[in-house]
Amino acid sequence: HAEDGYRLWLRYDAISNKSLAQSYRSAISQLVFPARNPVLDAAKKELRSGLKGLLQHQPAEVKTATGNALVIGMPQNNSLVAGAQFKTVLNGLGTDGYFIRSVATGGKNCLVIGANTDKGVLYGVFNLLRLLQTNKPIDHLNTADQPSVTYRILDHWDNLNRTVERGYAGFSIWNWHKLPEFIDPRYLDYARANASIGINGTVLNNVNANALSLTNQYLVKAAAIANALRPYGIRVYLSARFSAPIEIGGLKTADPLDPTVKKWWADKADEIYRLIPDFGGFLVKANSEGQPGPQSYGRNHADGANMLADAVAPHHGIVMWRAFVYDNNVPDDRAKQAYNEFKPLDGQFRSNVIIQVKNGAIDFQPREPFHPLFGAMPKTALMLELQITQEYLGFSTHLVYEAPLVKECLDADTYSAGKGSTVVKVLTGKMNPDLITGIAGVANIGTDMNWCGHPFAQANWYAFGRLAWNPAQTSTAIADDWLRMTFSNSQTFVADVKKFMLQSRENTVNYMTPLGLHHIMAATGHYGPGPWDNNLSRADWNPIYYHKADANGIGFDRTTQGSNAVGQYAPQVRDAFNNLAACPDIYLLWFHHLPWNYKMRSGETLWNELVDHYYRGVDSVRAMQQIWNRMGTYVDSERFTEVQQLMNIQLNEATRWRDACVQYFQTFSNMPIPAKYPRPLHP
Ligand code: GCW
Repeated sequence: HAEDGYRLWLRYDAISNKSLAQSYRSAISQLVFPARNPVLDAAKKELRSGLKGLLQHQPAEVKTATGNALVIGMPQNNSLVAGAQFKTVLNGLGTDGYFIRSVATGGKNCLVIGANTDKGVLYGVFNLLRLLQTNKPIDHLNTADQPSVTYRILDHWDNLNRTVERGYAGFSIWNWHKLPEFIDPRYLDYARANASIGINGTVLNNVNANALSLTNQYLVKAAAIANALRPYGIRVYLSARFSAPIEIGGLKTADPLDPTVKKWWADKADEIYRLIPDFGGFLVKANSEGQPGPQSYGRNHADGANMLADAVAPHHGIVMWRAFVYDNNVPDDRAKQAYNEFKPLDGQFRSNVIIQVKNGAIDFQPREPFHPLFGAMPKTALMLELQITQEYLGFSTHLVYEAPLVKECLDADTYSAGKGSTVVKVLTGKMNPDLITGIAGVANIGTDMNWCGHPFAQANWYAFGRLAWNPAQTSTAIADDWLRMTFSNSQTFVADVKKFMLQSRENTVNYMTPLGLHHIMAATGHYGPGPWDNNLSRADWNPIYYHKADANGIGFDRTTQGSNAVGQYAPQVRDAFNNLAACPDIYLLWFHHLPWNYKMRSGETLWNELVDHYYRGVDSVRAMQQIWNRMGTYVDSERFTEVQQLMNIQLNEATRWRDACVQYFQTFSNMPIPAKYPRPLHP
């Protein structure tokens, strides 16, 4: 049963509801699906294997339907789709969109999947398969669907030696040694999984980049991967090391304004596009955490990004330039640096540059307020960077469904152009339609049999893709689909497990970093608790820098009286975070340093409420465990047991987090743990 985890959400096991399966079979008794290119071929292959598995049946393939049929195509290859009745819907679908419609013609019922391009067809096919997998009715369909952003990308922090930075699911799936000749079948399954959720790009290598990835030797290998992924609508991108002209080009400088440097990159781009004609472009981490960048030559981010953008522009490539920048030189608050460096450059970037901004200003914490750059650069394309891999969320042993975290950021109101200027509007180009749009997620994929290390970590890959495609979808709806596709359509199973999935992120916030605490993970590794850690070379790598606990209280004062990081938000947001009366409890200690006996909204002291969150966090892991223990009949024994074992680890870790934090902070608060709680398990 080793493949139980491997198949992800694309399982295609026979539908257990017999009459439903029968109704699907009769609705799809014939298939009209002319496929004469690799993308359409891939779509058709997927459809065939899906139908064969789910319905235990292959529809007869015909040129023109004579019975109930599934009709799939584009106007240019299918006369039904070319018909007048679909003109309007097709016009609104763009390149990646599709429609699915039930139509009655000449005594038979057809289900039509239509799109303007082969990629649209591919996405439409995956949507139909999802409807079948989740046992939805298909007899009165009228769907038109298209992605809300153009670039939907996975960032792999994969090194050329196959280690994965912040990877918790084995080694890199890219087998550089055996490439380009050996194409691991896993690449195809990777492509299928991504296409099924609308992901259309992948950055193969770590943003802490090795310049060697841009040598011809590696480009040939990247081209082989690009060839394997192309039929699934996925483009390959590479992380570019800014100093590559020196390291692999023999130049003396990497100054972005130096003509020889510009020429080197332009030539490099030409070389890449000769090998990979649809190469997506570069992702760049510059002048951050010791990486080289334009500032090393007295230039700014725009100088650096624009130089690379000019190199790929003739080939229609883009540059994703990261805003995750910070260094030793920030005296008071690292959270402010990205805004300070980028905001003044608004409007100075080329149109094929997109600034990649993490959801929050610190670093992928269990909870952060939205990044102040969203809304602050109205003339610059900004893309959201999320971290699917659980660097600060318990790696691949903690069950944390991330969709609610993502939604919290997407739905946040930046007020940059008045009320309703949400992050999602910024990202989807609603605030400025001239800008390119995208969402990226740092992948949690590795060579583990089940890809992500934890069976439920697959849900985060899945939810990322679904939200990048359509950020308006709810965490609930996505969890529902994922559970049905990955495990079971049983009502009891779906309802119970969905409930704890939706709660799981809050659980982890509670037992790790409640009430706005952040970055108190052990300084090396970021797995367990380490609020006491204070021995890393840089102040801002040490947890004590962030919680600032002392006898007087706890929390980071980012108010106008403190570091004034609140000043980077629009006035309405600034005031809400700045004023204690308005600041939501969830961000309290992110923005305020408060005395231990501060009276919370609940009437409790801050200390008591903090302790309460830690205990609640652990209790809810136990509750989750109890529900899962009842699910054995719905899940194969391998995944059932695996999740049980991982939940045991999570419970132990949550308990360790609770006891470590409560006891450490108690050394400052000098207040008792309320008697209602049991004594710590690890005194
Ligand atoms: O989350 C932090 C990680 C680093 C990472 C960095 C970044 C790739 O701890 O491992 O480096 O952020 O996003 O650049």
